[in-house]
Amino acid sequence: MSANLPPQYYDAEKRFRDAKDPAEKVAALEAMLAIMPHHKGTDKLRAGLRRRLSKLKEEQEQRKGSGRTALFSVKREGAGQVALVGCPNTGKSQLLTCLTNAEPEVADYPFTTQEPQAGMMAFENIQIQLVDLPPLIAEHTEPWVFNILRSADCLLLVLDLSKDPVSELETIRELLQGQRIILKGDEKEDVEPGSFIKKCLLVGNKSDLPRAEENTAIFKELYNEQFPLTMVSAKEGTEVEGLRSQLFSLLDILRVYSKRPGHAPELSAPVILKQGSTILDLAKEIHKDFVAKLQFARIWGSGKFDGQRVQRDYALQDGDIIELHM
Ligand SMILES: Nc1nc2c(ncn2[C@@H]2O[C@H](COP(=O)(O)OP(=O)(O)O)[C@@H](O)[C@H]2O)c(=O)[nH]1
Ligand SMILES: [Mg+2]
Repeated sequence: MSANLPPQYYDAEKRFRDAKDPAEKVAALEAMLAIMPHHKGTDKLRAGLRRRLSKLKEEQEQRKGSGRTALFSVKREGAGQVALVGCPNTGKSQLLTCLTNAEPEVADYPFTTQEPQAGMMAFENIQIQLVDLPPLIAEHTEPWVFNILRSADCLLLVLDLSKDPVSELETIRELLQGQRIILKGDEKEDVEPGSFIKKCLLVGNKSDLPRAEENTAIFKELYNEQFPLTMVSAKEGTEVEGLRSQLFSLLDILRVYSKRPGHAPELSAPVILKQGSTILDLAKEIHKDFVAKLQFARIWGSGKFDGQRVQRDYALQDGDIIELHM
């Protein structure tokens, strides 16, 4: 498909080629992106330009010296890390307040959140880390935000049901794609090598506002299968509690409890493992020496007879209690 670019684009491109310093290059790239029409034929080009732009900006930031550069990262804690993402004012910070112990600033003007803020969300007997972030805005989002999105275990995309959730999703998708972050379920045939495919839970917030129902219906008509949407009101706390178990499922983890022969299991301290983990993975997780010494295990749960012997390659399920025998 042809890109069909207007002549002003080529002027900006020439400015880019002739630019003498990075600031000029950034300005020219921004102009090229602004001029470029939005259609399928320009998708690849746009993504390429975005990448060059963010690389240039990153280099500029680094040159400025560490004193002035904000390069935030968030130490991982708990059973998994979920990053909140969305356009300005969709209620990300409000949602963090509902689900965690954190107290971010919530306000009706955009850009209230400028630094990452982490909070721990309780789900049954475990804690999941949620990270609130500044909104994604075309060409104004700092690189560290994308770094956090890339390294998180999954994303929680918050859309504003009182506005235009369809175009919010499209905006976010495009901005993420420009940074090689692809929502799972959105992988096309030609995903760029090195892309980060991210599991994502879509939440439509502000269900208490008048246009929410109508906008949800429109959204569902377009995206029901590809991107199922959960409607909540963070302000009124409606349907928010259900997000805890949805996020737990999305993380694809399981909780197992180890016990010593003749002792009761520690039910308040599960070992967290990836779905599909085996008895051997559990042994590795508890102590590296256990792998060599492990002879067999006994299992409670999994629909097995209590105390049944299982082999090292036995696939664990959430809630299993395991006795390792050396
Ligand atoms: N009516 C309504 N307003 C909300 C809801 N959640 C957040 N808000 C309001 O939307 C504005 C932006 O919220 P905030 O959490 O700061 O958004 P953020 O920019 O995405 O972090 C604030 O004025 C909130 O009070 C909701 O569920 N219903
Ligand atoms: Mg915020």
